[in-house]
Amino acid sequence: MRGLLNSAGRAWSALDDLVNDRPLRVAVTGLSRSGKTVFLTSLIANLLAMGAGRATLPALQKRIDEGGKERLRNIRLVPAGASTIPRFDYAGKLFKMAATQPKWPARTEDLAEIELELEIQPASGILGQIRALTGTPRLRLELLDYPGEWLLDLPMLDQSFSTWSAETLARLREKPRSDAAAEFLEFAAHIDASRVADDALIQRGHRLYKEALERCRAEYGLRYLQPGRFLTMGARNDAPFMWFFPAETLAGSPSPGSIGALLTQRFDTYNAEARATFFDTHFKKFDRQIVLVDTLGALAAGRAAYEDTEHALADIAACLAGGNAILPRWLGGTGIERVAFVATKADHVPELHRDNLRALMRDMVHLAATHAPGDDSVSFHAAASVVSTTDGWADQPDGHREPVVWGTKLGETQKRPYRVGNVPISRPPENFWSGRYFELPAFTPPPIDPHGANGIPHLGLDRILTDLIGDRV
Ligand SMILES: Nc1nc2c(ncn2[C@@H]2O[C@H](COP(=O)(O)OP(=O)(O)O)[C@@H](O)[C@H]2O)c(=O)[nH]1
Ligand SMILES: [Mg+2]
Repeated sequence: MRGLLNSAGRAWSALDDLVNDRPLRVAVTGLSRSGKTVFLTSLIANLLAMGAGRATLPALQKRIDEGGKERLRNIRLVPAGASTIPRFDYAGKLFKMAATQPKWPARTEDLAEIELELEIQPASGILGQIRALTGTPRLRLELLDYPGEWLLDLPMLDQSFSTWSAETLARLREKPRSDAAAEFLEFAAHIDASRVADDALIQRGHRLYKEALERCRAEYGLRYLQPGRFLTMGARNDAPFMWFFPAETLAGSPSPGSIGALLTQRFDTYNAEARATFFDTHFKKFDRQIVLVDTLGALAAGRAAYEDTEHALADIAACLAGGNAILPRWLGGTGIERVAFVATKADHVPELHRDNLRALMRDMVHLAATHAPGDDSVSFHAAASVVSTTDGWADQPDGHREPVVWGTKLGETQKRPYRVGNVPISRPPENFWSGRYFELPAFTPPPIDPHGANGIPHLGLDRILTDLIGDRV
């Protein structure tokens, strides 16, 4: 019964979108370096190549063909209109990866958008006939890229400055955060928030707090860091409302003109800004969501980093797919119908380990309690946006052979075998952590055609698309 109602509801919303010619909004998120920019670039290149007749996304092609052969007519980029959202620079990023000395695209930390149009002949069946009647055999895909760090602000937006400060300071005093934040904690211990506000002092506190967050991330691989925009500034870097930090305040409202009053005001403005510029305006309108997870990176960074990333991801997943109970009431829920969770950079491990990688990522997001297997609103994948290695074998010192991947490290010229280690299928036991933490090697991308005519070699992007938007093609 539920299935019946669901598909009726789905048909209705699909019909509504057709009549109103509304694009399907597919958002891509993930913590920084999880692979969002590379993922979107490869996805677009492979969709455009499929539109030109290349077999770049076989699973999606198969899904389209189920409604009749040769239905896919064309896929094109929709020219930028007068959107207020920065455009995702697809051509620029492709060009960088396709250069004779290939580079990965530069770091980006803001919302970006790009739109594709898929021209698909109507299938037989009721929806297809409606499509034929309305004369719109088109599916517009609006693709958006935004930092996952922003979602970590959601719990904070409901808190008062003093509650948030108390929680944040308590967390900062735990190891290993306390090492990264030593200078800030020393500063915070001497701050009397009831004193008259001194802007130079507050700016110093802000700078020390931001440095502490950056060190937590860069040196310890920690990820549960608030506020998210302190690490992903976007364009609003220099506005004074950003200049705050967590501080012990006395109970009750701080006296006007005090340090406590100014910090509270800035904190409240930050929250209002986050709502107005992202949650109320964009986040609420997403139809489908892709969440990228650098599971291997978290594993390599050691136990504290892994567990902190897990904490951050479980929170993000709960906001996106855990039902509305977890979301602040002012948001009024999300419109997200399907979510795909993706362990990225799966080309860092040989094929034999990729199922484990998917299972580990699934374990990390803690959705087992709310989502039964078979629920098609949530899917889990291990994928590589740009396959930069080949599978192979390498002899071990003890004589036996191990599956490895062969790749060229960025900046080197020689291919070498790499073995990241075993990938567990759930949170590793205590004795897994050897204490030897390392960074995953950055490999040189493979030769790519700068016009993207043949797409980009990937692993699993087609299955992600099929699970996420297969009901709409
Ligand atoms: N080998 C490999 N490396 C990848 C892949 N995707 C991303 N990377 C690496 O991860 C880095 C971060 O990716 P990026 O898309 O910039 O992450 P973002 O911060 O989430 O946008 C890149 O510079 C690459 O070195 C992939 O599919 N394979
Ligand atoms: Mg990026």
